Amino acid sequence: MTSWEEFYACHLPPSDFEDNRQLLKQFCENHLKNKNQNIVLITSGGTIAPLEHNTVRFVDNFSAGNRGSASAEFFLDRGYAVIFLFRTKSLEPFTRHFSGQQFLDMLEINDREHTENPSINVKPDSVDILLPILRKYKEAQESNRLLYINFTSVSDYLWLLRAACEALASFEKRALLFLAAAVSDFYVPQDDMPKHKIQSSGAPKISLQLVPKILKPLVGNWVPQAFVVSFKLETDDSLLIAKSRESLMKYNHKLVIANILQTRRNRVVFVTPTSSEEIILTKEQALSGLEIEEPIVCEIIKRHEEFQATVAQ
Ligand code: 9Z3
Repeated sequence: MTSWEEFYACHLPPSDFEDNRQLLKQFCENHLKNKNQNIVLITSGGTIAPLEHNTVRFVDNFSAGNRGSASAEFFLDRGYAVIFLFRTKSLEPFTRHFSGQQFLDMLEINDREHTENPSINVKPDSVDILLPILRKYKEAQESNRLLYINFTSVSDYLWLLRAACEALASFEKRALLFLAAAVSDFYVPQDDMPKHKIQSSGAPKISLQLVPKILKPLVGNWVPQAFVVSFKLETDDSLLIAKSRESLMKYNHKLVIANILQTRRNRVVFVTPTSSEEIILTKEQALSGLEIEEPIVCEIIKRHEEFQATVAQ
């Protein structure tokens, strides 16, 4: 058995796995009928590696979910069907524009006469902000082009990722994978994990193992015809391009988008085996409200289209 096969053999699927597998299957079957429909799987947010079965403590991976949720909106704008595989409570498309309090501040209660039927209105000066987002959200819902599936642990994520790939495989080159989730590299295997909360009577010895590299079977076996884009996160700029190339060599996918933690909102590098191209957001662009995900998605779609055209020959 390979290390990834062993991982699935030793880790049970999440309790709602079968329901999610059916949702993925249904969603893909619906869109597969339309021969011109492109589809993207976006992974977003960080996975956790629990330290206890009844989890009180866990090791988390950094990601707010901004990259994935903003990109989902831009892919929807461009006509893609979107599977949004995200960490529970991380940012989601559309609602990401309003943190809870901001949203409530856009509303007012209409009970001037203290009637029995008070209503709620959107404040007139908030309509311009809310309306375009609400329109796009409704459009995505009505056209059934957005499916939300959520995970918390790295094991849940790996089960759902494989199920999503199985559902997507028939799209062949029409499928795009946008793997922006920050996935744990280390974890405590289920068999080595204590059942209950680790007691603080002495310093615990925690031994982490390597999570199997899932890009290998994903690119090689699960969706061999799809256009796979992974993200590489580093904190040391001198490693960024070399690490991205190493990943391309190992897994043989199409593109790595490299970014540094501190500058991820205004600089990314598109790395292929033979090229590296930067996308940079200027201060002025950022101030005008442009998000870097818009040019990122635009460039990926261009490359996806080129890829579809070449393999079709
Ligand atoms: C990324 O590099 C994403 O761009 C960010 C986005 C997580 C930085 P936010 O969600 O941040 O907008 O706050 N994702 C990939 C991270 C990762 O763990 N990649 C693995 C690696 O670098 C390869 S799959 O080794």
